[in-house]
Amino acid sequence: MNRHQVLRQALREGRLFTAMAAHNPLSALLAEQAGFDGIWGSGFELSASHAVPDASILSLSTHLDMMRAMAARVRAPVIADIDTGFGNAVNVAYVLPQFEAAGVSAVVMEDKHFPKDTSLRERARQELVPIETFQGKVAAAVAARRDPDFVVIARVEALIAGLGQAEALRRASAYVEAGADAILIHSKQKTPDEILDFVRAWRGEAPLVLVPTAYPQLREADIAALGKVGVVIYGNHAIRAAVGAMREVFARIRAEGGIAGVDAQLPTVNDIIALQGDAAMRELEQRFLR
Ligand code: SPV
Ligand code: MG
Repeated sequence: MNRHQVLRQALREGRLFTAMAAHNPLSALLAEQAGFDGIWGSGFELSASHAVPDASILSLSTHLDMMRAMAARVRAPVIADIDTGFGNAVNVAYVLPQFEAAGVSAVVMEDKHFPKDTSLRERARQELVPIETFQGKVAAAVAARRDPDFVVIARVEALIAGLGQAEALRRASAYVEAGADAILIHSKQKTPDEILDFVRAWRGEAPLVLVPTAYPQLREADIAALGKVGVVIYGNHAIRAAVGAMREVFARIRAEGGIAGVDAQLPTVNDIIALQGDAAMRELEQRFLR
């Protein structure tokens, strides 16, 4: 089975697929080594790693290059966050094969206006495109894929925009009708109630994808027990872990006036050399360097 089929089969069988956010090949590799089923090529993390807002600031080529680099370094399926699809349905038709060629196994495209604003911020601009417009974009993505196992996930932002469950359900069904393989339904409520209401009301036309960042009390066992969720995405835990760890170490080095105190708590230099793929390079050396 290739990695597109791994994700496709998980969705078909209804086994919960876990995807951890990453913003570069190293974080993707660490997520894979930790045992996550797949990698979430997070736009939020990618933006944060460039220290710019998650608001359609970075270019298509920046997204694409990073997804390609991540997919090249891990075996697990990479689910690329393509935000609003970089334009209208015509843009999507051109963009999708490029992500497929970059080696990712799925894309998530959201029904917001381009340029978008980030979902979890209070008082952000959350403007949605009309249902028919986004149906066209989903249909364009599905028509543009070359491998039928490549997964197209449509993301409903109606709850994020405060439009309520009826509108969220209407949009989700319309996107499945347009060909979406799965529906990512996002909520920024601090409790799982809004999402659980949606899941209960969903008739199950396609598997759901959840991102429980705002309601972390909902655990994998609870999500699996719902019976309608195919993928759980941990949306920003790589960048938050990295920021927390760097802040702590940097502050301690400043406070202590040197690096002796932090040395023992850090991964060793040899650990990093191994993560760089040193073993594979030494093998090449042995075989080919004359
Ligand atoms: C991302 O990680 O880029 C996402 C999830 O789209 S969220 O930031 O919660 O919108
Ligand atoms: Mg995103």
